[in-house]
Amino acid sequence: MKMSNWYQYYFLDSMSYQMEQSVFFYDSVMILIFSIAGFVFMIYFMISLTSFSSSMLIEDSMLESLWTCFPMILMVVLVTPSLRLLYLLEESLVSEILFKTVGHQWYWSYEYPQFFVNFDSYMLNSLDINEFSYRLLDVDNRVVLPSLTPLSVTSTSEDVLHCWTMPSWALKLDSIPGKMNQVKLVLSKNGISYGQCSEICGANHSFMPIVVEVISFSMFMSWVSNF
Ligand SMILES: [Cu+2]
Repeated sequence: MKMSNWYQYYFLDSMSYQMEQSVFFYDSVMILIFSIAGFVFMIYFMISLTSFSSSMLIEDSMLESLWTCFPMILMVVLVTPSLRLLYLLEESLVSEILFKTVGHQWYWSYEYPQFFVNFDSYMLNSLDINEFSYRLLDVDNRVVLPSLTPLSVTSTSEDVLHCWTMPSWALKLDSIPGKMNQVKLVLSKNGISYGQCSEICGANHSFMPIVVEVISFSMFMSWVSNF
């Protein structure tokens, strides 16, 4: 089950390959940033101990070449995995399951156009929740999606701006009236993901949560054919 908990200071466990790659990129960038920061603080420390023997130095072409080229190399080291990730996030895949989310004030409706399935999804009233559901986070009709299958998720809105957000997939898809936003992704694990609307959309913005059950492709096909 993928949702945020108290005292959690790192990302959620990833449920999509895109998020796995994003977290990996974040980790490698942080290693680089902390190394640079460590180096800079080491120089500060060394300056505080120096006897200022080279305070009359006004020119050193070797040093200048070094401090020009070294950051350039670092930028290339940063930009290569960054561009790779950018293209990976936009990767177009064949044989996709199409899935459409539509934001309303204040609920979501979902469509599977290939299977002619569509339904609305409202937050559960606090009188309807049981000991297995989360207050203000569970819905009456959960989304069901297959894992290890290329998905094409589109989002739009019927009224105002909304945002279909799933933190464990590293996905924020803006729902804009009159416009379709699309993202391609592959979910890597089975489980339940919780998300919320992330674009302030009116009085009940906090009360239109998203719950997705990710199951195997064969289970998904039997669910969708028996809907
Ligand atoms: Cu909202």
